Amino acid sequence: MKLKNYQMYINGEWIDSVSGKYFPSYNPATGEAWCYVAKGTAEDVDRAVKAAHDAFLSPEWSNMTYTERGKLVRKLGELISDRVDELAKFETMDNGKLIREMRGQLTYLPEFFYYYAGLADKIHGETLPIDKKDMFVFSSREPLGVVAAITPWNSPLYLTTLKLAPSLVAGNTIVIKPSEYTSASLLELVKLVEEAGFPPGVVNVVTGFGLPVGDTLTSHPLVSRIAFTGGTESARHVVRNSAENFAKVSLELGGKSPNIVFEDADPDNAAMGIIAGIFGASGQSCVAGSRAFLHVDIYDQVMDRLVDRVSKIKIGDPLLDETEMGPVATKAQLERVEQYVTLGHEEGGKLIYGGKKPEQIGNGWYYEPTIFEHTDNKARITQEEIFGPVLSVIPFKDEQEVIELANSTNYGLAAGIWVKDVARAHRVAKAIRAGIVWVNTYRSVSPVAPIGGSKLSGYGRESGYEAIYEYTQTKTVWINTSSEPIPDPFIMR
Ligand code: TXE
Repeated sequence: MKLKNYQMYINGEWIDSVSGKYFPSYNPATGEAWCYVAKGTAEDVDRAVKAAHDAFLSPEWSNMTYTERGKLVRKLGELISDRVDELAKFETMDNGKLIREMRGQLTYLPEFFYYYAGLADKIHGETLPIDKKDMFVFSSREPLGVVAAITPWNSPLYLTTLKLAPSLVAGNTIVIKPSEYTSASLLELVKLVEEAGFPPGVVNVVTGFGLPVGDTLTSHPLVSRIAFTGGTESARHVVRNSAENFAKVSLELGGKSPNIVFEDADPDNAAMGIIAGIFGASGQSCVAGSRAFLHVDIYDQVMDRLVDRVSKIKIGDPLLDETEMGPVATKAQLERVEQYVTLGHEEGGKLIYGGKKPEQIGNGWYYEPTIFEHTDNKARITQEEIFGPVLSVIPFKDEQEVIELANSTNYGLAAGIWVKDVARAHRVAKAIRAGIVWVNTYRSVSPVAPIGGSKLSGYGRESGYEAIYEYTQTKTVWINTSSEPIPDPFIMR
């Protein structure tokens, strides 16, 4: 059977790359190619950025009222809500994540479009009570220009939406480079951008690899804003590239997030939360709760529940509704997981569960849910992001100790706290150095709530009203209302 070729989308047209080449996209559940994607070049990027820049300046887009832009963004959300099942299937085919997880994400995705559509006519400045006579001063929030969005493979459309929806309502135009592993769902979604009625050039997609596509895009002189989600190494390149043009950057990178269980927590809920944090999505989530800190007084209760439920996880075809854990997304990720498990043994971790590929699941890139027990937080597998289904469990005795342990990584993205004592919940939430803290829940998201981290987890915030600030800049307008002559021109007024 001939596999489908996906073209790129530039300036409202579906086109081949100037290279004329395509590359395969693999299904992680079979290890086989299921479609081909246009292999973008530096020249394609240049074309797309110029198209986005022209669209940004075009009266059709720049003079469109905020209300009209909001309506377009809302329409896009509505079109997505009609195509949830189909789009979810494309995501699962590409990244191997559970169909029910992707369907769940996509069912909720329109809410992000509706939220930002609702904010479109609330992007306003202020009249400033200026401390000078005869001056009227106001500020407005202006779009930045061309946004370069670079996205990873783990939740392709969700992570794209966090960039796309606020960019558009704020009046920017955008060039998106999806992960080379997961381009199909975005190319399908872009058909809906067309259907919603966005002018050509407002949304563009260049497919291909970090080099040259991501690299050329993030160093392009016409790009004013870079929104990057991915790994720390690529992020370093992106930040250096941004210096070409001083493009404003946001980075949403990985983490080594702690899930802390205090002695008064509900052990059943805590065990479920830990599983959701690390084995949901096979651990391939930026907020994966890859370190569980269990208070010694509740250690055995939680561990027993954890192992019992983990031993019942149904691993298999991610397209089946009953499956609970699918494969990891790429062969490279599988190898990375295997290397970290070997390291876990070498560094003295005690393997409690898993630690190998499951038997009899064909050629897919599957790995068992894996639990290591450690005496401290110093081993590399307790410090470095694995991005796979590997949990490190560490005991603790008191609050101050666990705060220090939780904070002692180079990351600062998310944390979970399982506790009944409300005062302690507040104290610990405050002390944890992370951009998101969940108390008695994990992996909850909403368009209303900002996401982002610090340290090696990156900077800037996505989602929530804060994204509007991230995609706009302030303009201050001074109007002299006096008819008096201008006095001494050599001093600041
Ligand atoms: O990410 P990459 P990879 C973490 C996770 C994972 C590791 C590596 O630990 O194991 O990163 O994953 C594009 N200039 N996360 O290798 O390469 C690339 O083409 C510009 C956490 O898949 O960073 C893709 O579109 N762009 C994370 C995007 O960057 C470049 C999600 C991300 O891929 C580039 C994914 C360059 N020089 C991985 N090089 C999260 N925050 O959820 C690559 N890219």
